[in-house]
Amino acid sequence: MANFQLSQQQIADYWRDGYIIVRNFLAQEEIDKLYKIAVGDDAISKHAFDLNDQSGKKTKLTLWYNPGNDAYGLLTRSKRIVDSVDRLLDGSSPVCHFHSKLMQKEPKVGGAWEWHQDYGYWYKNEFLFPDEMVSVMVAITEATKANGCLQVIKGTHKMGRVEHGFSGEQVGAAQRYVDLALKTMPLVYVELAPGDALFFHPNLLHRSEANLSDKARWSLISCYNRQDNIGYNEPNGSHRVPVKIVPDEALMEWETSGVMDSAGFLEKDKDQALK
Ligand SMILES: O=C(O)CCC(=O)C(=O)O
Repeated sequence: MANFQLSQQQIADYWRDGYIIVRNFLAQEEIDKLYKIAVGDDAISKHAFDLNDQSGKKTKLTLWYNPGNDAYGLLTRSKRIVDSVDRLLDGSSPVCHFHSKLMQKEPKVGGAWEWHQDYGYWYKNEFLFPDEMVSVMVAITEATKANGCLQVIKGTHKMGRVEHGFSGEQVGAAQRYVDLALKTMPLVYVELAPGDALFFHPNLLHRSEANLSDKARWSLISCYNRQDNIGYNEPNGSHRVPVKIVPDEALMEWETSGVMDSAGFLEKDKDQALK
């Protein structure tokens, strides 16, 4: 989408519902390029790891901190994303890229994500200001009910942080509060076409079911933070480094490498923090 800018209405919707969906945020040719890299890039597959859900089903992801000059780095540094994030977040210090995850939910095996708020994780990293953080999910392949698309409970960002405990290798929100939220606010299945984007607040309760279909669900989730929001217990410094913004055209027009080791991949066995 050339010269994309979020409207005042979209910003108001984000603060009312805890999320917004922007259809066709990326063009088909951009998605084609990203998909080809997702399935062919050595570094992405080398650094992928499995995470068990409660039932032991595995979901695969690759997580890195520093966006570089590879296609994924250029996307996460693109003006359309960083400007949108800047318009959504509370505060005014520069926008930093905390991390990105390429979610690889494979057919028949891709595991579930338990109900949680991202701030359930990030609170443990001792970030103080959830309103200064946001996640942006870009669908690389179609996300449907059948292949385990994201589900959100609309408006739950207004509940503040709910207590979280461990659930498999994930962190899960207290069931009592999930049940109450489901009784009170609408459950929404976020079905996305390739290229659609979802911006969501760190206190929005969300989950996804296992992928029992024969179609993979791949998506990129990039998380951003304002520079003055210090993760006192977050070992990686990426969340305080202002994003070096690039034009939207860079993704298609600049010469790109594969994702480099300098991206700072999370290695599951070495690092404690998942998100
Ligand atoms: O992609 C999914 O299915 C869920 C991911 C998620 O909940 C998260 O990264 O916070």
